[in-house]
Amino acid sequence: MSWFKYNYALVRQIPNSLETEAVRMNNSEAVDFKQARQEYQNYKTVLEKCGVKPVEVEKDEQFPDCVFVEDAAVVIGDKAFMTRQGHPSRRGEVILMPDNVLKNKLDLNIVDMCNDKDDSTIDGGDVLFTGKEILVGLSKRTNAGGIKKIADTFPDYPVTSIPVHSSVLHLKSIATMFGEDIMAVGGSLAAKSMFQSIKEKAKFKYQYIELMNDQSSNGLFINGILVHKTQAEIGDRDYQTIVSSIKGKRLETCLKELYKVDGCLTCCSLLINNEKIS
Ligand code: CIR
Repeated sequence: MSWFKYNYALVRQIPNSLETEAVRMNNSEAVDFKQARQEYQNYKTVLEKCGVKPVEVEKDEQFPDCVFVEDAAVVIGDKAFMTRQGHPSRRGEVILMPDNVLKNKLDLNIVDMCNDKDDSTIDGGDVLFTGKEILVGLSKRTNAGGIKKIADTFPDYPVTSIPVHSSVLHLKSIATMFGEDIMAVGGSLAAKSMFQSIKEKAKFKYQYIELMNDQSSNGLFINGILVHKTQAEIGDRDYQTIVSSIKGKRLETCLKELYKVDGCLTCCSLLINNEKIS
């Protein structure tokens, strides 16, 4: 059975506060807000073309990064693990989701670490589910306690920690699944050292697509279709590598404005497969 079948995607509107208050690593370029909203609209259209229905939650101006829903929960099968995020400004994004949408609308079983009285943290961007195992980035945002909670919540899968280089935000900033057993990885020095750990520590073998730019390695594999970034964003060489490596259907979309605040393709949706509500 394929683990990359989905029928819904939870997405969240972009708040105005993102423009000036979103957490950033290095990039200080201004976000063109109109363009960001247009790109985001196109992103949702691409999800629909993949056979996924976006369920949109209202923005919350208190949480400038709330559009990046991937960090707020980890969904595998019918279980949704609500994270306590690594960055304090982002905690509470899920709790304040109107209607408790994951439980009430999307009918998922909720496991919630948000109110745990310890210092465990995890961002969904560090959780790479390969279909066979879960690789979790040990990063500035995700600690060993958080990784243990992922292992406790999803006991059917091996869980392995991968150290995330300090210049990289999340594990999925440099590695995501581009197909069944196909993993794309970035080419920076930091990404290469993380890739080495993946090869050494993962319990299963994958076909690896090695790309030059880290941002080229972030894509979504949905219902047999790869969604990846555009040629203009990732450059000719990585674009050609993707085109020649992927035999199945591909769709392209651009989120370059959200990339300025460290957003990517995976982080703007939570993909869900729940046949009970199809
Ligand atoms: C943050 O620093 O938390 C946001 N500005 C970007 C989060 C991106 N999340 C992701 O890639 N999973």
